[in-house]
Amino acid sequence: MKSNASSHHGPKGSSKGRILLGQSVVRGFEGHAVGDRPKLHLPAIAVLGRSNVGKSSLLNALLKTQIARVSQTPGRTQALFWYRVDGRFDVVDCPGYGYAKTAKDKRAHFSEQIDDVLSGERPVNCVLLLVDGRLDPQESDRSMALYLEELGMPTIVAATKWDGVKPSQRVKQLRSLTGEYARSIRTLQPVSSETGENLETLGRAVLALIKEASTGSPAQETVPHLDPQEEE
Ligand SMILES: Nc1nc2c(ncn2[C@@H]2O[C@H](COP(=O)(O)OP(=O)(O)OP(=O)(O)O)[C@@H](O)[C@H]2O)c(=O)[nH]1
Ligand SMILES: [Mg+2]
Repeated sequence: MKSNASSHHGPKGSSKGRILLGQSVVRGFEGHAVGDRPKLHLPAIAVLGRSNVGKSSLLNALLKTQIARVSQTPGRTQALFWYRVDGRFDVVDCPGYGYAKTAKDKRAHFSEQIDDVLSGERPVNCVLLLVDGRLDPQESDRSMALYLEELGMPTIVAATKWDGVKPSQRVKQLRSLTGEYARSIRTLQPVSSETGENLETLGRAVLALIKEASTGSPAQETVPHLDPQEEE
């Protein structure tokens, strides 16, 4: 495990430059072994999805930095990367699942790590599950959604790479994805990290989810100022 406290701020002065989840983000912690956690335990959301679905890209887009490593080759993220936003909550970029070329023992290790972060000691409070918006629902995504539902894990879904879906196909595709995941999730948001489409809406949904999942009630305010709109 490693600690690397580089801090990233969105450019000041314009709401456009502001990160969508708060004011600033710090790459705090890399979890390589099962059970690794940051020393200071804060509310946390895990970002999950198949390899190459765009988890790290979406995190960078929401945090308006290049903090998370992105690659055209699937299997890029090889540890649990904990990003701390405003010292108030953690966003965890996880290795992707479902990439056949990742060595078997590595896949098993990643899956153990993900399992632990969802259901081990000190699990995350909620999940942002990413599915590829251009594709029909995939078997591995269905299994993950089902597993999250069984755990009772508060989850929202983002359908990624929405820039790659033709306008004429969007309504149909959205209906198909929403229908597939509606049972186990609260909301499904189509997004594009390339064009920025719907990222602000997703950012707000993520903040609301963290607040609700960490206080047990949307009305309570024990995690203060999670809405960046409230701050300047
Ligand atoms: N067209 C398009 N491509 C995207 C978008 N988001 C990510 N990509 C591309 O998808 C590829 C994978 O992106 P990553 O963010 O590394 O995906 P990941 O889910 O973190 O992958 P692993 O860490 O390997 O699990 C890269 O080539 C990105 O440029 C998007 O919104 N639109
Ligand atoms: Mg990644």
